[in-house]
Amino acid sequence: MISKRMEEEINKQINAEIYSAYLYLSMEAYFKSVNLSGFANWMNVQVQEEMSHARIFFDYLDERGGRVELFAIETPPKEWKSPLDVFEATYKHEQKITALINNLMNIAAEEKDYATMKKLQWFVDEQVEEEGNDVKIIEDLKLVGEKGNGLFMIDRELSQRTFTPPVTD
Ligand code: OFO
Repeated sequence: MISKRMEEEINKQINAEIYSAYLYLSMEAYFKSVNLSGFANWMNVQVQEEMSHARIFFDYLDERGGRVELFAIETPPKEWKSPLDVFEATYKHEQKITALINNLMNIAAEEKDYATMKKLQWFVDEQVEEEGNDVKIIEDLKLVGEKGNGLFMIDRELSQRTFTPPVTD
């Protein structure tokens, strides 16, 4: 049986993951509005990833005898100045999520909840990948100066991204 404190914290994380999906869904809508379909596709995959993260916490909490509780989802921003502006916001957001995961790991350690620590390790690794993806796209966008051919090429590259459901055990 999971502790009450751990249950509360995982429920907050389910909300944070669904907010991430909501934020990226809004970014997908933005990219569609400026006709960057490859960027929109990348965000679409990101939305699916975030929902799968929420699902992993949801199933885990249930498996440990906890009670899932859902909270209201904050309204995400709607407009950005450019693709670079979007990815800088994405990177900043993922750094916040990394801090939340690290905080959960600290709490699990305090609670001597080794099973949760093991589950969280997957998210620690995932955050390294998430931040890395954002940094790479930011660097590419800075390199091409966000115009013409260069932007078209990045859009094409991002159109190739597909969703692979994560395996955590
Ligand atoms: Fe769930 O990793 Fe992004 O937010």
